[in-house]
Amino acid sequence: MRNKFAFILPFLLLLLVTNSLYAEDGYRLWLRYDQLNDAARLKDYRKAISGILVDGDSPTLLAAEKELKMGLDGLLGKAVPLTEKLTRKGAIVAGTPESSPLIRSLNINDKLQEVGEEGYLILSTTINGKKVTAIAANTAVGVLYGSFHFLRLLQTTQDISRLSISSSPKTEHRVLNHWDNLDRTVERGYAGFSLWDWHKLPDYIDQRYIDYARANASIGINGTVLTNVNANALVLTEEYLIKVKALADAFRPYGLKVYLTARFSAPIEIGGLKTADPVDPQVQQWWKDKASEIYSHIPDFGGFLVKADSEGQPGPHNYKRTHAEGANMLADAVAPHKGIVMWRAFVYSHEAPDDRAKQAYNEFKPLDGKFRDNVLVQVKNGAIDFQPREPFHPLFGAMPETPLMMEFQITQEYLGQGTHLAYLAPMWEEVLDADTYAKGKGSTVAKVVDGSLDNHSLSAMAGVANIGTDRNWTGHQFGQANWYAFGRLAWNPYLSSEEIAEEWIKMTFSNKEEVVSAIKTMMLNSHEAVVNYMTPLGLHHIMGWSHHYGPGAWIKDKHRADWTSVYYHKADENGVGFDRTKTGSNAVAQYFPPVEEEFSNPEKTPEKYLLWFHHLPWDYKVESGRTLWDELALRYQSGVDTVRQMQRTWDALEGKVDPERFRHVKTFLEIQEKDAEWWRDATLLYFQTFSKRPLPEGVEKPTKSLDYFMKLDPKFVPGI
Ligand code: BDP
Repeated sequence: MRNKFAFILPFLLLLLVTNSLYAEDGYRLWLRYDQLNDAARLKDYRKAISGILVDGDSPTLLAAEKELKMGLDGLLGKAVPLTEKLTRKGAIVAGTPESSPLIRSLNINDKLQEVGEEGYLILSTTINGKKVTAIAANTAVGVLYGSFHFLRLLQTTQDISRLSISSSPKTEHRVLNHWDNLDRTVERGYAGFSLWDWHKLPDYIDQRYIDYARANASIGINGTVLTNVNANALVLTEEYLIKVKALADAFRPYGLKVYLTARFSAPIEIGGLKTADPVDPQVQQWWKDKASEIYSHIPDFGGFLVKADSEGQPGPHNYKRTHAEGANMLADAVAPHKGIVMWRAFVYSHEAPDDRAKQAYNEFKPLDGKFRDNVLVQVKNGAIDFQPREPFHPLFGAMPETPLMMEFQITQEYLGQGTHLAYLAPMWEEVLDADTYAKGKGSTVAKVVDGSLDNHSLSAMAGVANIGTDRNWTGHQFGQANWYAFGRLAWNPYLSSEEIAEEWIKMTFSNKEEVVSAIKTMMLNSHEAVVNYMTPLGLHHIMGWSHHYGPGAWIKDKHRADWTSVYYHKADENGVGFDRTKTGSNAVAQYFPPVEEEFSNPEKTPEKYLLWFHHLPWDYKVESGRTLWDELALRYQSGVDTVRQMQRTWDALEGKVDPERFRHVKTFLEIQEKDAEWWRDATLLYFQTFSKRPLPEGVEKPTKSLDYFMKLDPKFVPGI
């Protein structure tokens, strides 16, 4: 007997060790549900919650029940029973008026009407003389969203004794864009490979698909485009549609619809037609048939996302047709099935333009009012391309007859990719809060996007996903915060980046005040830090060629001028910056007054956009009273300094966050510091060849030569 035990013991120990080793790898995201360590709250919650009563048996209501059970059991550290009858006070009663007589008995139809299809109410109330918490909605998915909200209240240790919450999404379609290829590589993806295991689909449904859908539902994301905007028509063939259907079936209980990217030339590539001309009746019919085929597999298919006439993707211009003609053809094909088309405005033509920043506006503004009702034009937050910072895209506000949706990039293509801590919500908030003045003061980008400015009922927000097969989903632990923040902002673009950060930290790391405030400071300063060590004062697109990792201000002489850095910074002995005023490309004219005036005058332009709009002498005096050159150099230094500050803050958290994630983040911050120094040294040495001025005091001397940096050529950078 003793011998036998001695034999088993090492295995038991190993199991214990491996379990604890993998316990905190980040897989559980913000849905960790560990027992709360706030003793007072825990006591209150245990007293207040006696059971879970979800009336109804639709797959979505069952998902809500399962989540409540898992969440409450974990958070409360005890089994919370599922009940079918209201026998005791303290039940969590969830359902719709249709599914649940108890919810019906509350007589809350008026209130429910206000929250619409996907909204919900969470109410501390009384049913049959018993105190309960009701999670009520018009639809099952509303109940699911409400359940996640309720769990969030506990995860963030809120008072739940007098709840009267009413919440509904401000945008209708809240969609992730996966730039995933069918071979499972991910364009601009830094977290491993694509989640979609096409080879094993439709048979094998990975638990990851379910957990992915749960995570999205927890933040209100209700759509996912599975495939890259640089599209492959194959996904529209029967062979793949069956696989797409399997994913759609797995996601459906969580309210997550699937969409696909439509390659414009698909009728030729997989349909055997000679043309993809959108006015050709055969082409139109082909798309109609294709849509019917898709909907026969996936009755709630969301629709198409299209990148056309951009970066080599085919489009209506190949046939001398407009974007509207292209989009409308697809819109007509999906309209009978209630599908939508998200047509991207990220376009630029083959000829090198005088200013790429102007192209989308020039091409799309004249088409305002020419799109079908089920078309949204999807506009990136800025006019160039997901730079660390851009002024808002001038198309926002400029197309009142067309629903414009926002496209943010959650994946950090230009913001340190998989290794830098950059919390992006402050940047998104800056854009959403920006005032377009389209209809006078207060015409913010958020109001354009949620449809309220121009009374559009169709509204949407898209985020280019940062998710992959990495165990922690996003590569960097803090990348999860950007996925989370995107969902929360898509639900409500008026939330502050600070409150979102706070929620996420509490759910992901700890509820302890000292931990929350330390991590929050790191997060809220992180985006500005990245801007400072990469592209301060409005500089943009000066990163490494093609892979975009690391500095590359010297990039020139490529086959497209507007893919080079020198095109964007225009540094010479006289100064630096892109003149987009009347004396230059006059891109400022695309903005409404008074924004136009503000951006036209360097004295009035917010300093963060200075070199975006102006070419200024090296000794131009900036707000601090310093010369432009000195300010630039000090900004680069301050970016590095902030990273070091983040490292100190994080180091002080040792023992307060679990060792596994602590180590992960610590190591990544070391990479970030090294990269920030690389950016600072390489970029300043390069600009110094024009400015011919010394580095001001306070800026560390580079330890390598410009030549050294220019020869660096990292190979096999992920995500290309
Ligand atoms: C750029 C990316 C490129 C994408 C393109 C797009 O570098 O990989 O295909 O945007 O948005 O940022 O279409």
